[in-house]
Amino acid sequence: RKVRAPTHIISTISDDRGEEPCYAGVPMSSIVERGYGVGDVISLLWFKRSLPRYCTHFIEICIMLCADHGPCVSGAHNTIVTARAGKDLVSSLVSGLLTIGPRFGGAIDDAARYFKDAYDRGLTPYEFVEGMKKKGIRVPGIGHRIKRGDNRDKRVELLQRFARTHFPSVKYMEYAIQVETYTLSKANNLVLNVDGAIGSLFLDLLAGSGMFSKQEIDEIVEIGYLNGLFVLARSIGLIGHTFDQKRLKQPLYRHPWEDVLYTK
Ligand code: Q5B
Repeated sequence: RKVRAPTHIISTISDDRGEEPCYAGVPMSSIVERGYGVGDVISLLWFKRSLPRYCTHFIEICIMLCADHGPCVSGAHNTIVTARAGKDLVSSLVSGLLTIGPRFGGAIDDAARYFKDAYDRGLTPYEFVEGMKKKGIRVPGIGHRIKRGDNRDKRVELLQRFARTHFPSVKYMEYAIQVETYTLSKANNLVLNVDGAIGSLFLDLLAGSGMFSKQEIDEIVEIGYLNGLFVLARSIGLIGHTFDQKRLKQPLYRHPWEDVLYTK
């Protein structure tokens, strides 16, 4: 009888021991031969299953739309300052990534959690938004520094248009739009932002694709997979900003005194 020594690590997503690496049991040659894209690879390594093409295409659109949003956002700014301080690629990248969080880019999971809870409990947008206000919590996925009711985020529109055409159901998206209609009636800056659009639409992908059980959806939302989409996507742009600064041979950044209010 063979006695197996206890292992220190359990891994279920990939295996590199055979002739070729496998992602969730799918060998690399199949990934290449079947013409899989990055959305398929994310499906295998994050969700441990092959998803239908419209789902992997949606994931790829999220990655493309969130890859960059100019040099002025928190992440790019940090990366630019770090690159200009002479630091290497990884340092410049992580210094930008570390700004991703509840205010910037990292509101997708909370948007999914709160929209799901509110929709599933049958709360009206008024009850949901005012309930959040009473608790002193900003609605994740709502609000933007530069987007307004009369200057909407094109990325949100593109994601919603894709989902309307390809998703079997968009009930969470429609709910998020109703929430936005209510928040916009309160203030012009309270638009559904890209985090809120991805959070609500991913709920529709999970619930409508028939590929996930209810327990699996609850676990995905609870663990919080979806900020990973923004982190992955924005890494593309942050790496680009690092190369840009190096190419331009930009000197050490120092913020101008005139732009600081020195006060006692
Ligand atoms: N108010 C995003 O705030 C921002 C409210 C709200 C209720 C809300 C804010 C917020 C939730 C987190 C979120 C993702 C911090 C944003 C992104 C990626 C990006 C970034 C880019 C890219 C902006 C003015 C008044 C105040 C507030 C009230 C604001 N938000 N009330 N629920 N959600 N959102 N983050 O402009 O009465 O005057 O006190 O935290 O979803 O990160 O491009 O930049 O791709 O890189 O600083 O798109 O909305 O507004 O703080 O001056 O608030 O609105 O309570 O009310 P702002 P504030 P009052 S997408």
